[in-house]
Amino acid sequence: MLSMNVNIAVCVFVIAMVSPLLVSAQFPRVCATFESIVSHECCPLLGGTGSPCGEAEGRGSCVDITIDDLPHGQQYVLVGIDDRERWPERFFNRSCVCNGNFGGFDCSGCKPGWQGDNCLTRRPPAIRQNIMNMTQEDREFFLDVLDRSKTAVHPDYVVAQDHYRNLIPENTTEPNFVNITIYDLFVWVHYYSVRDTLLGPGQAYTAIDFSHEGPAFLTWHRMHLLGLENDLQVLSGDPTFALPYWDFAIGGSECDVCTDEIVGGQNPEDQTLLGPNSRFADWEVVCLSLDWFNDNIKLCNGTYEGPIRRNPGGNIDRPAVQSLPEPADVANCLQVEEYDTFPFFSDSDSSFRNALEGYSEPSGEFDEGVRTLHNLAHLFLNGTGGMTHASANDPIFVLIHTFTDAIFEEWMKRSNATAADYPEEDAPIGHNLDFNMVPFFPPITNRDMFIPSDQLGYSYAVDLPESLANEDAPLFIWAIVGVSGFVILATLVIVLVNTVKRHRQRVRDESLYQNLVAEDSNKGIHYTA
Ligand SMILES: [Cu+2]
Repeated sequence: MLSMNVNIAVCVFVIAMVSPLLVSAQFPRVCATFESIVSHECCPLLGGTGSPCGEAEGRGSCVDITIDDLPHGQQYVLVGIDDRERWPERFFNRSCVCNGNFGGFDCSGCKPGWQGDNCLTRRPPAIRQNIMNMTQEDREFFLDVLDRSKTAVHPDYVVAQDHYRNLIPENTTEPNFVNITIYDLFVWVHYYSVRDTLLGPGQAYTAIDFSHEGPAFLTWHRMHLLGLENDLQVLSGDPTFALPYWDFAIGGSECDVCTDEIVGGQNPEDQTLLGPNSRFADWEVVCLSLDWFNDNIKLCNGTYEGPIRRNPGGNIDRPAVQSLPEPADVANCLQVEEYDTFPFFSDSDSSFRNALEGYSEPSGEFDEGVRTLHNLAHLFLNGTGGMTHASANDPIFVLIHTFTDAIFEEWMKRSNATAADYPEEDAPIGHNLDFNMVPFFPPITNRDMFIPSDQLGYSYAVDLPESLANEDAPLFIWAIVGVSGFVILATLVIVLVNTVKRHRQRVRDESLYQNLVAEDSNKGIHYTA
């Protein structure tokens, strides 16, 4: 099977070698031109009329892109096949690098957290809050802006609507790029980072993921959120606009944010759909048909593919994902000392990243099959939000990842983390410290995101639990009295809860518990989100 894959892969590679136009990604609209693609250079004129990258104005310069040459892990065995290798070299090898606090693909803007004509003034940080604690006015403002982003065309970026081999149709000089809305770009970028290597019908190479199952999981999603937050700041005209978070570590089987007032309740007619009064009931998903893309060697082009599906806690075939993570899980993962451990993958033991991503116990102990914290929050949703390649379609994705990022931020603070804590080499492809994260452009590395969030212009209003070990130990005798009392009380509560649950379960419609998604990595769909 593998040798067949490789043979087909070689064919693809040969075709790739003879095609001068190797583009299949998201890039600034001004660089999605025949000339830019052929020259492999994306150094736009500042504001459309100035010098390239604002060089004459001292804002930036057009330079060769640095590529990480350190070895990566053994999970991805192909070489020169996937256009995301050595990102973004297949597409562009020169781009703008901005001076000081200037930022943006043409250096016309400021880096996150800075403002003013010369980007010398600190911008007040965007403060990310618990969505349950926001005033109704603030929450409505957030939800309205998010809803508008689903239909507003992205002002600066476009995506390729086909595989690179068909990107520039014969006898034309018009690259096959297409406009995409702000929110759909957010979905597309996530899909593109996890999609399989396209080798031919039925031959996709699935052991590749540039944003999950490795140390870049936290840095990549941090950048992903920052991009959306920045786009929504522009869209709303509010430079302090902040994405809120959902504290998903509340235990139990109720999704407290799943109401029509927040991210959508359940539709009484079909429990796998959102409530008809939710503003998200009309949203349609993109990038869903991964198997079809693989078989037809196509990329997601933003076509709408039906409604968001969600049935929180409803996967009866998998009781382990019917309840949310517990508050103690957050406290426990924050005690894991090392950021990541060899092999820097989903089987890493004693790894903070793997514990928070949710492939090990919150304590860091690796246990195959266990799904906790971030992974559990996704799988609990039992629908679109539980399928890695499509999960970002469900707006609750944003709230799950801001909370995950808040825990990451807390861990960095408590550990005084520096780049020395992040693996420089031997991580899965895309996950080394200095790898340019796929498919962000202009290039940005994992190192760039492994810094305190206030340097990136945002912070969290959050109070995460201290580690249990740090709390004052009560007197021994009180401990015994306390524990005994707790056991008696807990037993009574469990008996009561079980009685209520049994009663509720009997009266609920069976269809509420249908299984929407199942985890099957052989299909290239990992449901880890
Ligand atoms: Cu993800």
